[in-house]
Formats: sequence, C-alpha cells, structure tokens
Amino acid sequence: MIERLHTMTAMAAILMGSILVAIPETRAASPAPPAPVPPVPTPRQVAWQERECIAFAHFGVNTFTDREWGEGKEDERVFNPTALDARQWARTCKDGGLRMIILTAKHHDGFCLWPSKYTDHCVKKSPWQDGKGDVVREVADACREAGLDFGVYLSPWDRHEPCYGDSPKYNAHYMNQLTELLTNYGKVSEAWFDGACGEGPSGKRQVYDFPAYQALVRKLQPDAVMFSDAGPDVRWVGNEAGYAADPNWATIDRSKMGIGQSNKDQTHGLFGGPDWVPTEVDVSIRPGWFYHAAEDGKVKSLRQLVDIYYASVGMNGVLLLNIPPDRRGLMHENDAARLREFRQVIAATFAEDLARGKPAAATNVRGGAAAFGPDNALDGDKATYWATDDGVAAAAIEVDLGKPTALDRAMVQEYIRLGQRVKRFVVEAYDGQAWKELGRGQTIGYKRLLRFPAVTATKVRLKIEDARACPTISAFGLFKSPDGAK
Ligand code: FUL
Repeated sequence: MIERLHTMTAMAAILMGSILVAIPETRAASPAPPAPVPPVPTPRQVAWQERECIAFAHFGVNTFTDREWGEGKEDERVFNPTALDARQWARTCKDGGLRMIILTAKHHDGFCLWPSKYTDHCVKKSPWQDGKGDVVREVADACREAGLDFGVYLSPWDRHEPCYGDSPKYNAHYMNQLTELLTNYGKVSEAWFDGACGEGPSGKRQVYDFPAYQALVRKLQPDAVMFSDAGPDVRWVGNEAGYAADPNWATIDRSKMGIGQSNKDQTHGLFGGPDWVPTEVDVSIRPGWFYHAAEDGKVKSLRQLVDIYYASVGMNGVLLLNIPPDRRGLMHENDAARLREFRQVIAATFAEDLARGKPAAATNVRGGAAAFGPDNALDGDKATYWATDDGVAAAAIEVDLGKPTALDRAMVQEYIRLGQRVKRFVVEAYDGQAWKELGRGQTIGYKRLLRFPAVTATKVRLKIEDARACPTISAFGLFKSPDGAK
C-alpha cells in the first residue's frame, strides 16, 4: 500500500490556520485503471451500441409489386405512394424506442428512392410528386427533426443497372451513388452493405470493390458505422430471425471472413479475435422485408418482439427491426400499435432499478479504492465501473436490497471501452435462508439481460467465474417486470 496525503489532510491544514500539519494515512492511492484488453471499440461503435434498438425501412418498387426481390425491370410508374409521410415513420419509430432509421435507398431491383444523377430508374420517372420527390430527403429530414439518426442501405447487387457485371465500371457507378447519399442529406450514421451478389442484366458476375466503398464512407461520413457480414464496424448476426446467442463476443477475425460468404463464428463472434465488430440483429416485424397487405395479420406478436429484445439487446447486440412502409407511404397501424406495446413493456420492466444505490460489497476491489468499488456498478453511471486487481478474474459483488424484494430480471454491463472480458458469470439470490441461482451465462459485453421466474430476495450477488482479464462491470441492475409482462 502506498501512503498518501489525503484531501482531508489538506483541509485539516487549512482549518488549522497556517500551520501545515500533514497526517499520513494508510489509504491506497487510487490505482491505475485496468489496461485495455484489445481490441476495443471506436467511439462510433460505442455510440452505435448505445442506440440499442434501431429501425430498418424496406420501401421501394417491391412495395407496389408485392415482391421481396424485384427484377430490375419494373416500370418506374409503379412507385406511387398516395400519402407518404416520413414524419409518421419517425414518430412511429421514436414511440417504439427505435433510435435510427436505415432506409433502403436502393434495393436489388436498382430503383433509387432519390433523384440520382446516374440513373433514370428512380423517383424522377415516377408519378409520385410529379417526379420531383425525394424519399431519402424526406426520411433524412424527418429523422433529424425527431432527433433520430439516419442510415442508408444501398444494395450493391443491382438487377437493373446495365453496367452491372462490368466490374470497374459498376464500382464507379456505385460509388457515385454512394457519394450522392453521403453528401446531400446531412449526417449519415450507418451505411448498410448487403452481401448479395447475383446476376445483372449483362449476365456477368460483378466483383464488388468493398475496400473502396468503405474508404469512401470513412472519408465522407467519418462517424458512420458500416455494416456488412464481416464489418468493418458492425457484423451480421448470421440469421434473420432476431437472435444472437451465448457466447456473443464482439470480436472476430476479419481476415478469415468475407462479405457475402457464410462466415463461421458469425453468431458467437470469436473469443480473442483481433477485430472489434459487434453484432447487429436484423429482423422484420412481419414475415417479409417489404410490405405485403396479405401480411397485415402476421405482424409479430408482443411476446415474439419481447423475446427478440432479450435475445438481441440482451445478448450484446443491437436490434435492427424492420418496419416496412405500405403503399400509402405510411408505417401500418398494426405495426405501429405493436411497436408501442413492445416499448411499453420494455419501459415498464426497466423503469425502476431495484439495485440502484443499494449498499454493496465485493470480494475484491482494485487497489481497495473507492474509484473501483462495487458502488460504481449500481450508480446508473455508464462511465464508472467496479474493477478487480489485475490477475483476479473470479470475483463477486453482493447487493443488500434491505428488505425482501421481488425481482425477475437482471442486467449486467461491461465497461466495453476497455474491451470485452467476462467468459462466465452467474447471478444468485438470497431468500433469507439460502442462495439460489437465478441465471448464468458466458459473455456479457455491452449488455446482458437475464429473465427468470420471479423470486423474493433480500440479497443478490453477481459472480464473475472467469474472465480474460480483471472484470470491469459498469452496471448490475435488478428489475421486476409488471405483472403479466412477457
Ligand atoms: C438481404 C436482402 O436480400 C433482403 O431482401 C433484405 O434486404 C435483407 C435485410 O438483406 O440480404
């Protein structure tokens, strides 16, 4: 232990007039924070992760032809929403707790929702707003107005564009379109690269120049994260059903993964992988990605959405939930109502953290210093965390709830700016007589949620059983879902 002059000593010196009395204290000096365990997230990745839930809006000619994949031969005149209102999209998403809208500016059919200089296969030739409309503009503006972020999906696969298949030529064309999207609509927070690579009108196979596309995004929108099967910033979870799975490492080895290939380790990430590329869980609120009237009665149930939330946000992922606008150009009432119900359940469940500010003890505290004590996991402040001494990978914090307290959800968060560390953990409750396991898991990462049947406990503890390096836990929360919540 290092002796130091405590602040109290200085205050005592002041109080005692000009006589400087130094009272040495045997308190530990605040030890250095734990060294990062690389890789660590970039600030743009942290901002993306903290959004937690974001929206996809699949909209385009398919909406009007009732298809999922258009052929590229659609007459532009089919695109004619009767009452398009992007502010209604933004309101609907905001009410549903979704913090960004990623718009399919161009899907595989090649039809562009903005008046691109580089093709006529776009809104220019549609009757909507007499060919003077711009859906990208409307959605970008509505998002900004509502305080939501905005992202773009520009499908590399283009079944319309005649030069598709002439690789250098089409890559230049694609980058021209990307430049339009990234320079004319203000801030873009996510660029979504689909890996699909099918035939084009020439019948030739296109080789995409992803490194060049990605460099362009970095140059024009340095704060935007890029999604693809393999990053660079955010990776596909490996399914479109809405779940990540334990363990879910935010790390992968990008050198072993390719866009558009089926990638091993995609769902679970890779323990010890050299690249920080966390999981985005894309799923549609309906069976299809695009709107089909026949699916109005097939909107996912509240239970399904809540399950998806726990399996995505609660499993160290970001939920990218697709709400497809309909032929009016509105998000459908059924989807909007379900989304509101979903948000109400989540908000009510997490409204009160029963562990917040409660007295807590830890089996180990880094340097014995308050700056790393267990209170830091219970203070609601993401910037503070409980940490142990280097070399102590197994440790626990115990929270005294003060009275018998009913609970059925637990939340654990790591301070990911220092890397993802925890390999195995368990949450246990003391009911006045014995400790009982409530739930366990492998990885935590940015956020891990556990659901369990309601118990009444006086104390609860989080035991980290194994970690890559000393754990850094920024939050340990306990909750009781409202009666009847899914
Ligand atoms: C896929 C596409 O082929 C689907 O149409 C949809 O856009 C989905 C999000 O990505 O790869």
